[in-house]
Amino acid sequence: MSENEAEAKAEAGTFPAYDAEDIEAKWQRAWEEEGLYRTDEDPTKPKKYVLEMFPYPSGDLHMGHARNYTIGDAMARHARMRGYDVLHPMGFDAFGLPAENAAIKHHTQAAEWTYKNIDNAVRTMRRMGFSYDYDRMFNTCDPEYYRWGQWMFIKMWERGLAYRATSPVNWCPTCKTVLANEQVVEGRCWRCGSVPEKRKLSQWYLKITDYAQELLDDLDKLTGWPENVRAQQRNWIGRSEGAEIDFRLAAEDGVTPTDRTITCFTTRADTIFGVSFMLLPPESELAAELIAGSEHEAAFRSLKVAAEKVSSVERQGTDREKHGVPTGRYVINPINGRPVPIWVADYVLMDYGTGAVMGVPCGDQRDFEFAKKYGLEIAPIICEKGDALYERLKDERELVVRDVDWEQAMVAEGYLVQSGEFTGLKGGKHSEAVAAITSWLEAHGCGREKVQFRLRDWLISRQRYWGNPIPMIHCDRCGDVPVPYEDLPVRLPEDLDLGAGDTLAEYASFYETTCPACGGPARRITDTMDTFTCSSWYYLRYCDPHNDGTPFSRGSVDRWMPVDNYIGGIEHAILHLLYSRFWTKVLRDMGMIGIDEPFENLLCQGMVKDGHGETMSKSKGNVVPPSSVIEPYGADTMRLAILFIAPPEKDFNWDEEAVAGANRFIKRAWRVVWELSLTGSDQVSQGLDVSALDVRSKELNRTLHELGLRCTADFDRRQFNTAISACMELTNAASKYLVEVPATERSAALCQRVAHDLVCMLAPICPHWAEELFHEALGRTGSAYNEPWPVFDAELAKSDTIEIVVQIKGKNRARIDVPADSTKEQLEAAARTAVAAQLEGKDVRKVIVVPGRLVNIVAQ
Ligand code: ANZ
Ligand code: ZN
Repeated sequence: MSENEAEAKAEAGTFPAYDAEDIEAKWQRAWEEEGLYRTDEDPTKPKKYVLEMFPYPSGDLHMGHARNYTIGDAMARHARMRGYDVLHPMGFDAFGLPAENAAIKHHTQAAEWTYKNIDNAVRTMRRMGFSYDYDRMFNTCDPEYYRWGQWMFIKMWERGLAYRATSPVNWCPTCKTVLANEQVVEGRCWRCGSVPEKRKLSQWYLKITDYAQELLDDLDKLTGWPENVRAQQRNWIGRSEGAEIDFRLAAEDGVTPTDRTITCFTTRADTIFGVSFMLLPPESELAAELIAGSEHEAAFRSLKVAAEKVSSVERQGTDREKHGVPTGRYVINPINGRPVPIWVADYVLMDYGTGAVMGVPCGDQRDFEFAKKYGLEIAPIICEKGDALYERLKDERELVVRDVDWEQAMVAEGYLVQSGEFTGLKGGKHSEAVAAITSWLEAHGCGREKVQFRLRDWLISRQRYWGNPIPMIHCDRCGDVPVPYEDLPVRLPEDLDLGAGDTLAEYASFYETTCPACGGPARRITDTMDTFTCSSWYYLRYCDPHNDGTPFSRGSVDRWMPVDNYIGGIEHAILHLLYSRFWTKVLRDMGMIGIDEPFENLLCQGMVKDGHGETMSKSKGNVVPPSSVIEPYGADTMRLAILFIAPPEKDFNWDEEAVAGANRFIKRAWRVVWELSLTGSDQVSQGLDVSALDVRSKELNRTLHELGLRCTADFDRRQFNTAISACMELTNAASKYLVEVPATERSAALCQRVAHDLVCMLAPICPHWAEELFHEALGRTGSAYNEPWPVFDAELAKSDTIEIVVQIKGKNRARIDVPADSTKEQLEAAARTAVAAQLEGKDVRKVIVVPGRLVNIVAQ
């Protein structure tokens, strides 16, 4: 039967035409009424926790969300059909600035705006047919949820993991709040792109640095994560092995040692004989003290002002011009007693290492440039073997050459010269010279090995209203006192008339309170927590979302955690994923969970770009909203197109034609399934007896098993695009069978089986389409969602014919199909027949048969 005939049949009413709108509405209603996607909690089955990163509810969902959730939904549905007990929840990361800004602009409530957007997004999720357990849905701005975030904060405070400190922080002038280090991306606010200012404020921190080593080590366990994400985290944690070295501060005469020391951190203790200056950052209080009253004071002040305007990343950049001011004071190099001038330099950071650097122009490019600019000594204490200077200085222990005319610092591997008893040792990071000099310093009480991390404590206080209030009270007599557990949650007032820039600090009704310790008047902390605190443990709450006695029960997290498949954007490579890993470890140490890592496998989906490869954005006006596809074609077409255009990790350009193509395929597969189902549906369908099939049926059966195995393996590898290709090939093969084999000669049982398997294999991708066919065409009850994944047989997938080459005197002359079990004699006979014409009148001298591959006929 031709396609047109099938179309005609559909129109004639033999079977219905594909009507996405109708089918999708019907099944969405039915699924919802039935609660089909409610988690089973069946402990006899293995579990699978599939989770997509929950969205921030600003406006409606976009294509990136649609892609993220379609991937997760296909995985969850497939796992379910493969016999797993599946947890597949969804919720909203609902605190944050946009809600607050909208509230200010429209004189409404942030909560109202947020819940309205959530309603919209949920409608779209249902419209896409996502199999979430909607009963477990929650929003981080629900008091029932954020209560437990406050509870955990207090637990951390009790363990010394939450603390308050005054230090210079990044203040975003646009968002009017401070930012965590992780939120300053390439020197700019991660949210709005403004350049943050440095301000000295009293802020709340979580002690993530206590976990730095473990966060680093456990990355090795995360073999189910993309390597680039692990590498980014490794870099961010930034472990350095080096030494701390104490330099005595000299009295004003520049030579007499005092009792005070300046300690620096270095990874290159081997270069200590080449220290030309000691550097302090512009923020250094010690520097301010040393310079006070000196001729350099004014220059120091302007350096400090200028440095505040530049981000730390920029300050450290190698291509940036360095600025410095001398303090006029000296320290004494502990290894040789030489006085070393103290300078202030803008490329030194206050919050790395000890905030002081021993400047070695010969070994460090930045120090080299600084020395050049200010005419400071560049003493060669490490040289490359064979170099002229090396030859001259290789046995020199004293400092005889104090300056070189180099163009840049020595970066190649080298050997120490002019370095006292250490002369001749091999230098460099982790070198023998580093070890020897560090031991010397240790023995003389002026240095020690030190492991340094780049990771800083997580600054979590935000001067914004729409967030989880920090559950602390400040009392002038008792200090900072936590809100008693029984008073949680500290409710965020939802009826404020917010003015631009208003924070909870403007609302006495919020902050006026009494001290839980002494009963005296006290003031609530009016900062709220970084919203990343809310997303650091939401995946645990899904295990037990309605618990109102604890954040979650131990049993529920033991059952479901870790998340088996976590799916989300690469933009969270550091922020959210690092914070969640930290939070998990803290809760583990509190005995609340038994795992070290929250996410076993991580899939970072690629971006959806516009047709020209540009990122979709409102300002560019190139956004394709999901509704523009769902309305004309339906959710199943949309889901199919998203998964078919590219493998999940790859970026793709949105392609109208691919959507239309996906829709054509869905319709075609619809007709083929119907035709197959109608074949012999009047006969009682018996079991499929493969041995009784004729050649054509046998071939279709073989194709079914071959493609079924391929499709299954592709699903397991998350390569949905090739899984779909396998379904397309199967559809083609079935269609060809229907065209070529008259209805009376078809195997009804085979037709039923192919129809059933095709429906099952596409069910995770096109669930409405599959459900309708499952019921109407296959005549089944229940749901395709609960149907076990079909079993395919590698034996049956084997072809019983193979192709061999026929050669005459070694030259290829023909390719023929022969039964796979042919004997040598049969092969020779088949080959002779195939090239009979070319053998006419020739004398066959010899025939070489290589079974399974070729027959070579030597003829003259
Ligand atoms: C002397 C030296 C000689 C250095 C040399 C390097 C090469 P990593 O590997 O990233 O940990 N440093 C230390 N504290 C600093 C701060 N607060 N601001 C700016 N720079 C600082 O880098 C360690 C190196 O960075 C340290 O080793 C120090 O310079 C510098 F041939 O000390 B080094
Ligand atoms: Zn008090």
